[in-house]
Amino acid sequence: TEPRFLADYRPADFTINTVNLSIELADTSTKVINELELVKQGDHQQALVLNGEHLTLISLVLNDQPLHAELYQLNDTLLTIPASSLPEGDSFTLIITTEINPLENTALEGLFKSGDAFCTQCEAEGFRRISYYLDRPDVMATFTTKVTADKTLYPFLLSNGNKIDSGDLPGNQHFVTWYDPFPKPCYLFALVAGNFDLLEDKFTTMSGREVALEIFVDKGNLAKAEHAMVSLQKSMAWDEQTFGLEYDLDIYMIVAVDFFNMGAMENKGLNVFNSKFVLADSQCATDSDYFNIEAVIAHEYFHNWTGNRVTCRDWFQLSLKEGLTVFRDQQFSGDMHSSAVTRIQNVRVLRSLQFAEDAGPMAHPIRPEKVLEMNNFYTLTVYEKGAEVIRMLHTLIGVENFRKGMDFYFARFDGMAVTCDDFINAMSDASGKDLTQFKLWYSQYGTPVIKVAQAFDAATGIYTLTLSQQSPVTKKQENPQALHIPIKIELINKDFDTNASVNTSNLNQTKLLELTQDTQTWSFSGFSQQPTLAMLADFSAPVKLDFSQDETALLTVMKNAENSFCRWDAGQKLLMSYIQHLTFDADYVISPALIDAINSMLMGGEDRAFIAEQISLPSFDEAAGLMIDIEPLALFDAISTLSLFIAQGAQQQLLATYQACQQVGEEDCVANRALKNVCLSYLSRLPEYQYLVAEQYQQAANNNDITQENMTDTLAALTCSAKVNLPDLSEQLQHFENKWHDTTLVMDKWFAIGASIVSDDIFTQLNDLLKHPQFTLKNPNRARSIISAFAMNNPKYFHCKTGKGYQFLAQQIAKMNEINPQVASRLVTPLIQYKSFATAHQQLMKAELITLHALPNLSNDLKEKLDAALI
Ligand code: DPP
Ligand code: ZN
Repeated sequence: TEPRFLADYRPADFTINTVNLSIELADTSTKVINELELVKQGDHQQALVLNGEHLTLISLVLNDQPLHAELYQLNDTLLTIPASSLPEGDSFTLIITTEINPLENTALEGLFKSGDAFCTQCEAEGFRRISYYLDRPDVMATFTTKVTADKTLYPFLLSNGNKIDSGDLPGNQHFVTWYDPFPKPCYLFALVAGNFDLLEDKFTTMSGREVALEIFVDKGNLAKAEHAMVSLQKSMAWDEQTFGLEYDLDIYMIVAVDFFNMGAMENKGLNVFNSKFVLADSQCATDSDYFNIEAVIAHEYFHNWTGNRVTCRDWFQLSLKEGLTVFRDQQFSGDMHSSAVTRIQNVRVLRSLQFAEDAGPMAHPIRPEKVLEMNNFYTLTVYEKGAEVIRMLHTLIGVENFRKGMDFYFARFDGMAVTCDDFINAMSDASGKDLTQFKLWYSQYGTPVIKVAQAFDAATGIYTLTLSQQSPVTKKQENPQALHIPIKIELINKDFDTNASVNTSNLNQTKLLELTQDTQTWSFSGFSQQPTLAMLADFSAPVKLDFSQDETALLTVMKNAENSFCRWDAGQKLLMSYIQHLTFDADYVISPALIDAINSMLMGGEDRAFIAEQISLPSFDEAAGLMIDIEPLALFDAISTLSLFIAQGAQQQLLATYQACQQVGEEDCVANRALKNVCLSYLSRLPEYQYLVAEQYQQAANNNDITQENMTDTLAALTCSAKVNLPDLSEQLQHFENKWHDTTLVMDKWFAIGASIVSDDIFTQLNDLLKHPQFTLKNPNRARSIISAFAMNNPKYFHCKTGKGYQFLAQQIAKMNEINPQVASRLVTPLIQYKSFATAHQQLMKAELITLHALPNLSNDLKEKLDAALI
């Protein structure tokens, strides 16, 4: 297979107006009859070239005449009907009959079995595994889908749109026919068949239409769908209030399945979800599960407009729908909860994972230009950095112009497949702002570094700020241009008296600077002393800073910045500076001022969820993202040392806070648990407080009063036990397993804890986990629960000197390559980023990559990444 290039885009030679599908489901031999109405575009003599993979072609009928084998060509990926075999006129019908084998489809693309149910995943290019088709998003057709299956095994037969017919057939079969009036690309096609419990509700739209809401879950899970239903209703209301966007069909269905590569899929009218983003109750789901379910339900719902009604012209434009929809779901989450804490959590993901991707061998602009396997581009860059780019636009033009731009966008492009440029142009026209330079964010990759220099003239009271920007210069990007970067700053007046009860807003100046040159200078007057600079309020741009602020300045920002993000970030910088020192010098003496700072955060007036973020150390990945030639074990030890130092120094206040957070009732219980559990993770490092972990486990997981049980607290206790490898751990894990062995999603958590135990015995334990009767590589969640949990959450052993950690990962990837290439390819991420590590580690990681590269049957997915990594 050859790579494809954005620059090679050409409109399709043929379009499809209508699709009439009839799918007769059977485990190993599903029959698909696909009747297409095709229209030739313009005057040409091009062949009709349809995509198709893993299909058995039974017959072709062209304008009611059978098309014989000598009149077309077939290979593993394409069905080509030359112009000479096509009829005279511009439009014609083609009936394609194929057979497929869903049972053996372990790649989980196209039609596959998830447990006892049939389901589909077509984005990006899975429809070609169901039938021959023009599998590209700019070919949009209306679909009618008739699904036939055994009535007892598959009482529910679902597809996109509205149900228009149903009935019984001989041999205990039945059928349902669906019609979706909205033209769509085939990546939004979906089919589900199974025996489910159904949660029903409704939503009345702003124009008064009643929409039926249906959530399908495995039998016995009905109560666990309530939170998803409420989340859906909130999302529908929010999109009406915020963007005036109303739902358009009479029914909205969500199906939860256990076997799924991604989080969820926004198929028109029929979302298919990984069950981990649907099912929850307080006994078995954590607070972050609840949060994520709400966010993913919202994300997929928001796609109905940003993705479905207006879709992508080609897959290079993926961020058109994903960056925008992530931005929308982030705004929604911020409105539903604390916008400050939501923003902090989003930034943590960006800095720990996206920055690394943007500095690694698979780095690409949010609109990639070259793709071998599209599944490799559902990335943090396209999604999370894409959302940051939309957020910058929102910051630059303001909330009202942004809304106006969205209105323009839908007015112009509803029902069409468009580009990122089309979106930016709509925003530019709505706001009157020239966004030509801003568009460079779509074509340049890498995290820009902003260098900060300041000066103060005491005589004139003028403060001067000079900012320079630099994007990475590499062979792929020899001459990066200056980007248009919104930089929000706050200047904190040093005269400010912390004890005075005045409003800080009178004293701090907040500015939005637009950095458009390589270097730019701004002056601000009216200061009697040099103000303290708080950079990047709200994290206004996805950049790194080259700016060293001393402890005093950071403490001033922590105390006195109005912007909550800046207050948090200053604290993180302070913590990060200790981590950096300790990494290079294990004996570095940490200033006792840190303990005062931690104590004052704990006693400060901030919301408890915010304090939890303030006192949480930068993660291994966040810290690694700011370093070069990383010595992973030294970094791991540095974080542990700092953590122990804080535990020892602040133990009284940590204990007091832990206890105070336990005293509260239902109100703010999520924030209380968050803070309590950060305190517990510090205290668990000190032997005299380790009894708290055991106590919390008992309370939360083994309580006589079942309503007191709580998965957030259970998992927090287990995590402490695993990180410190406490003696109670094995008993707790045994109890947990006995209790939850029948609950798949909870067992995923159990496997993940098992893989993150910080113990010299970990490789034996990992092998035991792999042999566990409930372990299978065929279920992506389960596979990730051991493999990713180990690689991401157990840095001490993943990076161990022997190379065993890297070897473990590579061996699992090799197995997964045969089963599910998409999942295998995601697992390789920590290895391909080897160049950021110190030489000895680089060599060990690279050796594993070379072994993988030599695999027989190497999938395109892995090949693309390994080729990039091994250049
Ligand atoms: N389009 C899906 C999502 O991001 C992923 N395939 O929601
Ligand atoms: Zn999405």
